[in-house]
Amino acid sequence: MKIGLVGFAGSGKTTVFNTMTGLDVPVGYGGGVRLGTVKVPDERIDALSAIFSPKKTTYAEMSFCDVPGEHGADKKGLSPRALQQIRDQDALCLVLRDFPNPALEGEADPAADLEAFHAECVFADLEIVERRLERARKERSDAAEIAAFEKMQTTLEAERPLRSLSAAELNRDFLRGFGLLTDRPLLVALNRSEERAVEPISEEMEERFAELGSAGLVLSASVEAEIAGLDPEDQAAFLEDLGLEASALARFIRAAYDLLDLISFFTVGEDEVRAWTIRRGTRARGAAGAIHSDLERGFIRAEVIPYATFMAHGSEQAVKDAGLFQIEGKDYVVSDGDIMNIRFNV
Ligand SMILES: Nc1nc2c(ncn2[C@@H]2O[C@H](COP(=O)(O)OP(=O)(O)OP(=O)(O)O)[C@@H](O)[C@H]2O)c(=O)[nH]1
Ligand SMILES: [Mg+2]
Repeated sequence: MKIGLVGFAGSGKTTVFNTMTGLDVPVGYGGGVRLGTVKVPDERIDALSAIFSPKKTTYAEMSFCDVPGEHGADKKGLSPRALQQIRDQDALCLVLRDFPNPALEGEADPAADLEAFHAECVFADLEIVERRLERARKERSDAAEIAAFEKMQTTLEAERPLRSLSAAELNRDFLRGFGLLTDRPLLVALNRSEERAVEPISEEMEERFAELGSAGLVLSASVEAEIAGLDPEDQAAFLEDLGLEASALARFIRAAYDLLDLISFFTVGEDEVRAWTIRRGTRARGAAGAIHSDLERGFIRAEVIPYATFMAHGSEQAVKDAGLFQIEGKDYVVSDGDIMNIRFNV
């Protein structure tokens, strides 16, 4: 999964990038687009790996793309380059400045910045939707496609994001390839000064996040970036000092999995113990496709052991002996923590 860190100049995107990746990229003015990948920590993978002692243990991954803000003049917008960069991300993390930054004029105003960002994305999307609609009408395209773009147009004109439309309201098959920004899942990171690291998000702000179909989390990026660079044993003590129960990365991952409705299933064996990420509600055959398209095409059946069942019995044989080994067909809805073995034939 690719997450784009976006926001206005000096909001702390690069600092958040360091916090998430544990890297030490120079912060401050501008810089280039940067990519970093992190493992999604999962105690279940640790436990399975301890049991199977596989040659390889593979965690799910999340990658972050740091998109520099647009500096200069009185412009507070996103550059065309930044817009282009964020179109190809799976989800966006908007970093809002909620700390005093001496390099910037004006007090922090995260609520206003949120509106400004949203307005820019709506505007950028509307331009694309109107252009497409005009062409579709001229070319007398499929009526369903025209209807979908009309729906998008009225939604955007009402300043609502496309992500607020349900699958029943909008057939997203027509949107593919347009990179519409307000359709991207959006996580909002309120970047606070250290003293306010645990202050909850205001009710008004939470309401606005809900209207926008987004989720919020609080960070104190500069201090948390320093913590992220420490040994794991030291991290816990520093987090506790700040009053935080988990690292910024752990909190971010939890928020992202919730927002995107993601779950993990596992494959195990002597060669590899591995986590795979899918959307909740994915069926066995689709989950097989996350591993390899051959497994999806040639899918025969899935052998499933829920993680808790496996841990309670300790081995596949013990699970079988207890009569708890599940043989499932292609339409089985995969649960979080399922250990799966896909039988296939190509
Ligand atoms: N006090 C405080 N300062 C921060 C925080 N996050 C970032 N800063 C500082 O704010 C300045 C800008 O941070 P960056 O991470 O470079 O901001 P950016 O959004 O990447 O900036 P551009 O890429 O230039 O748009 C740096 O001096 C950071 O040290 C924070 O949580 N608290
Ligand atoms: Mg930066």
